[in-house]
Amino acid sequence: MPKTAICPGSFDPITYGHLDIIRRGAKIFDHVIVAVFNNQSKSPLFSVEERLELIKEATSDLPNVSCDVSQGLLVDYAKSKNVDVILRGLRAVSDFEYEMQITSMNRKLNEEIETFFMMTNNQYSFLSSSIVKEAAKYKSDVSDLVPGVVAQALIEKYK
Ligand code: COD
Repeated sequence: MPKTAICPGSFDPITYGHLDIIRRGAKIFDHVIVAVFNNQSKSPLFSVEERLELIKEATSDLPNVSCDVSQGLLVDYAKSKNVDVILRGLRAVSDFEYEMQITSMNRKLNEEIETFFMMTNNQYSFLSSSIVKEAAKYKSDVSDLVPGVVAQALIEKYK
């Protein structure tokens, strides 16, 4: 049976760090669904529709990657798609604590769903959407950290 994984996140906006995990995941799984959720603890810069559009453009060369938006619990979304693997990236020990907490909660909510972690590529270990937004806000060039469409969207946002 073809194996699908859901790669969930805020993606506010998508960076080369996210894309690296999506690309590598797409080599391991038959299909990867990139799903945009709102993280309750973050105030987004881009609307979910804008984030979805940027992800679509950034992953347009990956035939086995699709994109979607969802609300509510991740495990409920996974169940509705008949998917039992969640794909997440890990940058540093600081990520580990948070990831362990949500992985444990997700397992409590649905023990059939497994979380698959991939270590960041060293090149992107410092990279986060927040750091990119901060640099872009002060007019720094972020074009080596995010796809071109995202760099342009950030310029527009902070005009
Ligand atoms: N290198 C490698 N991986 C990276 C990098 C990088 N440079 N940057 C980010 N990542 C990884 C992150 O570690 C994460 O795995 C993924 O990419 C997405 O990151 P973000 O920051 O865009 O997304 P998050 O962490 O804000 O996403 C959190 C969710 C939205 C998935 C979470 O809040 C959620 O599941 N919400 C739905 C409600 C729910 O079910 N909650 C949990 C149970 S109560």
